[in-house]
Amino acid sequence: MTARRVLIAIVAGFGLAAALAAARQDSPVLVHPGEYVVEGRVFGMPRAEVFTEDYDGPPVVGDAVTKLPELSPLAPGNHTHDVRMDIVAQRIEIAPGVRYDAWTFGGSVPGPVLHVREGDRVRFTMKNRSAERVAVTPPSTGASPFLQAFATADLQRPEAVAVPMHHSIDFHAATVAGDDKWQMIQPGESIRFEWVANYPGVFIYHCGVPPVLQHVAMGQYGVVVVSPRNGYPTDGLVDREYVVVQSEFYLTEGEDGLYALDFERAARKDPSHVIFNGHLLALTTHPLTADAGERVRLYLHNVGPNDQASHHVIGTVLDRVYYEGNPGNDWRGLQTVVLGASNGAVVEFIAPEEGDYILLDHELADAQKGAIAHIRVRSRTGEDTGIVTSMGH
Ligand SMILES: [Cu+2]
Repeated sequence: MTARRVLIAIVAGFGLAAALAAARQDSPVLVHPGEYVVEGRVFGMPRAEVFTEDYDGPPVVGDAVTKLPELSPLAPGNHTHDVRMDIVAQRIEIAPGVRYDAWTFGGSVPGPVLHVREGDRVRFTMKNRSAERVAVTPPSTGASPFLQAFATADLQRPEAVAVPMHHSIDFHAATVAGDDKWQMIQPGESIRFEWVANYPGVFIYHCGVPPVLQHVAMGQYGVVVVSPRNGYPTDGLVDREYVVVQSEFYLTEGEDGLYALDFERAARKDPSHVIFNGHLLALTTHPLTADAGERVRLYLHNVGPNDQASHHVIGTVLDRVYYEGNPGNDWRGLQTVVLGASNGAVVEFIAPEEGDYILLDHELADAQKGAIAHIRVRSRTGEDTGIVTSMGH
């Protein structure tokens, strides 16, 4: 073979390899005219539709929406998810004796956890029902795993209230024009739009109506977990997974015993409570669980709205950290992962031995205000011999 022929053969070989590699990638499905693909990602969603509808059904609908700390299972391949998360006001408890009238997505703070795969499409509908009293407890439990979880146990014990207010939603996981999809809707109005999860990660969604600090501090946020198309390198090793969201509250007690947002306090970044999963007791009296030797994965997010978090698990090392939940940001052996307001991470550790492990914000003033979670690790036989002592919490 001449040198030229060898060169042609090599070039042809590369071409074939590239074509095979491309064929192995799932090719994105374009649904609407005007959509287009750049580097495997789908852009050019149709305009959002703002409308009125005669809807008084369940406020949260869809198989992919769960209640913290649970994550819905994913079917193989890419899918389109129909999701509804209505805006409702609820009087909720975030610590024993601390109740306030929250502005929520779906009825809890944080709102539902949405789980999709990179490349999935979300057909999203949201009605602003802030002027109605909408019960988030039965009989609407069949509409979503989220509402089902509400029916069994809920620390926030929501009571429907009416607080008419304009709102919006901004999904950090989406790549769309904010002035269109994140537009504000009035009480009684609905909005519908689509987005494709182009990037994997642990993302916040929140209301974006100014002053955004007020709307987020009132409770309008939640998380979307977008699992990578090809997974994380450690997927096959993980035994347990939980979603843990930290957020700040800025509340002061009124004369009637009900609490209310103290906006001045929020503007000064002086939280009254810094807590996981929406209640001081969410992950203390109800610890996460694992068996010794298991690999535990946490989908962590720090909502803020103002301050960073420095998450550490006492008695272990964060074996793997995928910063922001992207498998390309693959860190090893962190003692603490720092998350700014609206940063997320997928963190994993090996549960070392039987005992009580504490996840905390190592900015200790925040731990003092509630940012503590317990992970109860049983012996390797799955038994709990009860030898664990309190660490003062
Ligand atoms: Cu709002």
